[in-house]
Amino acid sequence: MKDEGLTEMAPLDFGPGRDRFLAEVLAGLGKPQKELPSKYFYDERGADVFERICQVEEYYIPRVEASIMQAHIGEMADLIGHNALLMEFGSGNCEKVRFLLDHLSDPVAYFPVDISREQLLIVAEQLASEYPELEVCPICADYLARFDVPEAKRHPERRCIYFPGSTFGNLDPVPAQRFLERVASTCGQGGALLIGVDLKKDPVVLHRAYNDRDGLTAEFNFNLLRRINRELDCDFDLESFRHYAFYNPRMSRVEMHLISDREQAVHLGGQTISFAAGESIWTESSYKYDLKDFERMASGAGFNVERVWTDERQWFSVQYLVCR
Ligand code: AVJ
Repeated sequence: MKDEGLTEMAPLDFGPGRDRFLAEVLAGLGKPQKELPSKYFYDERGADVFERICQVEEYYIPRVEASIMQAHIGEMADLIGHNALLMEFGSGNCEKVRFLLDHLSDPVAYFPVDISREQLLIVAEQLASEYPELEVCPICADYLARFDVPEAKRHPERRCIYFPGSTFGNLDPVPAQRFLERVASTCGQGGALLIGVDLKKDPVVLHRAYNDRDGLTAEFNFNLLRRINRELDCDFDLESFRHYAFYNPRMSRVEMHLISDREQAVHLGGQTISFAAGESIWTESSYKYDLKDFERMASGAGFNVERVWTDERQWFSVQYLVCR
């Protein structure tokens, strides 16, 4: 019997299917420096491990960002204004947006965009039942690719895109620039981007954040191979890879790799992929910014950086950008 208390929500689905996943994995493993797209970390289990990473002591990002949000939420809500349409990229468990929603003045709609289909559905239904006045429309998509944005039922004063957590840091400089340009065209003139940008800091702090003692970051990294094994019928031997993460100061990024312990081969989509002993698969980059560098990039994409909030150590920033 249908539970009348729940809205039956069908997400708009532009998410990559199995064919796309296989093609991207094969393309990445075919390069001289093998690589895998970090967006595929977030299957059900990966999303879960990431949530646990967010609780470890060394991974400072969630705590510092939350403290900045708490200190300045009033000002943020004023800038976003009445009747805004709020769209979030990489909404995950939708935990952060609740705090923002609770302070906004009569937002017309909330569109969470995430690649993790399972989590998106569960969380969006839950949110819709908690905020009955709010139009909640989940969109399953890779927000780096093009996807259609539906119209809200009520006319919004402004479109505001929320992109917290420094997820932006996963993008290499050229895609990052292109991404900001596309966000500018999505939110339109006068539209806004509220974005979390992680800042350059002591490399030792960064190193610890991606090499936590409990090994959760390593588990997160390995989960990508586990997912490829399960969803693409591959045969990675997880035991023979090592988690390796370090800060690359010349490129201002933390790099995560998986290093093959020995010479070996895996089989995927009818192909054999070989690894030399010590060869790496590059699984993620997390770029760390200077305020100046980020501003230059944002400005080149058509945004004015209206406000920048940071913590006292300047470890992290939340920035409010308005589209010219
Ligand atoms: C969710 C992309 C912001 O890069 O810091 C955490 C993911 N990787 N630990 C980051 C991640 C390793 C995280 N982001």
